[in-house]
Amino acid sequence: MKGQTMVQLGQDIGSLLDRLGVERALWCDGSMPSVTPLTGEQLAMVRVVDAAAIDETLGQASAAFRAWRNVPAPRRGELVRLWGEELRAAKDDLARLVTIEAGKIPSEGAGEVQEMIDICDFAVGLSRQLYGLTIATERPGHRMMEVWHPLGVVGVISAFNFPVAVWAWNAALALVCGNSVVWKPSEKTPLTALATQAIFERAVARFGDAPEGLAQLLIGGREAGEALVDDKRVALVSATGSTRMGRAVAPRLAQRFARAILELGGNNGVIVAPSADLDLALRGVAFGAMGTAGQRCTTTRRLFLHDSIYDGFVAKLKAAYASVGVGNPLEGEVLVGPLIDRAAYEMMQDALAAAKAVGGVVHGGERVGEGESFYVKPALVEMPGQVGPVLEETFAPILYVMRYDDLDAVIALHNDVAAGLSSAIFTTDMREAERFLVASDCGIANVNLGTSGAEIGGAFGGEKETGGGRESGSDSWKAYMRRATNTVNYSDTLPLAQGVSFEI
Ligand code: UN1
Repeated sequence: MKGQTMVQLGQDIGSLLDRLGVERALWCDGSMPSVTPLTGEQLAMVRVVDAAAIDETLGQASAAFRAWRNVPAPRRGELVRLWGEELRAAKDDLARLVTIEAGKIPSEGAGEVQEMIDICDFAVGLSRQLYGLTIATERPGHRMMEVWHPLGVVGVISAFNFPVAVWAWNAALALVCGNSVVWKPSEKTPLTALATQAIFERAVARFGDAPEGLAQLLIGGREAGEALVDDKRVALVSATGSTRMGRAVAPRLAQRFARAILELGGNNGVIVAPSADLDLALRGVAFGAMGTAGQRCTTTRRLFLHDSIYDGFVAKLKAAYASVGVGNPLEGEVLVGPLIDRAAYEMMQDALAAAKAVGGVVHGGERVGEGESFYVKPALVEMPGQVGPVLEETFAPILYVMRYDDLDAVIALHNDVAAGLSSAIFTTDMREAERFLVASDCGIANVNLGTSGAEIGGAFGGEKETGGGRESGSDSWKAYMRRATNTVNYSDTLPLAQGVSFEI
């Protein structure tokens, strides 16, 4: 493949990877292709790990953990601070690579790298705030406390749609918490992973004395992910992907009592109430449903419109859908880039056919262009009810629209799907807003903003078949540490708890 792996995409991918610091040997003559969804062209052949390399990586990660856990947390934060600086310097190049390899429009590519920078800043602050507790004890002359200790090797399995940010959410927290990290990225996005690793290595070089193998990359297929899931040396696996993947991973982790953070499917709903600011709602729904070509776990997939605003709002939505630019984001101003591959396109068409079969009226959804890239017009589907494909996540820009007339009933319907990631209501009625926030069964519930585009400061994740994990902000860091309750007796007697008497 050597020599043929370079393509011109407005800019030579080779020089982009050179600037990002990725060694040519890693991507020129390996066995895993990197294909750009923008044109379907092959960009590179990336080297993959074999079983021996996976074993060595995990061995090194264990040793790195044993050294790193003894480094004071604020000093660990210094590494993450340097990493954030390196990311700032590389932001434009990495964002462009995200556009090329994952197909995101440039502002979303840049936004993804910004999420990495933001979580680094968050983690640096956190490195001085890994607080425990002092707890009142029932025994005289005793002190009880709760302290947090580093956990071990953290395995990260990430998906193609956030090829760099999801790793950063996990790695930034895991590192300040005193852990080492091993990352298995999506097979669809190995180049962004290599570039991200190279950026991290620059921070390590500037830091000076980090243990070797503190954060490592496993480029490979299913077996690399399975190694993270099954290897006793990995204390926690944070996995982002489909519910199907989660169903395979969760029991295997449970089998060996390892920890899991699961970020699985979403089937996110928005309710637009009669009092809503409709212009705001339109923009929120449009970004949520069409942004990232419908390939976010937080994408808006179900829209519940009150009877009184249904016709007018659907007309506006149709106009917005018709006006949105679809195409190669490197060739012009578009808001919707490609689907990741042919399989995604086929799943979208299957879902649209299934929707029609149960009475759905489909607007849009047609393919734009041909060849090995898969661009589609986002689809708006008016549904007679929450049936058929509406109940499932299809990772494509399909928005199912339904009517409602009663808030309690629509909230019940909203909750009546398997996933529980993100949700929103557009209303100016305070009572409605508060009722929705209490009743939504999702990990994220918003008022007057859409379902996608969460900030890193909040805990990110969802309930039910979304997997229950939380990453990123708030106290998600606790999942990356182990908790110990310590009781110290500084008296010269031994009173037993619960008043138990045991005289010998
Ligand atoms: C994902 O799609 O896996 O809230 C993550 C959002 C982004 C993260 C999405 N901050 O849409």
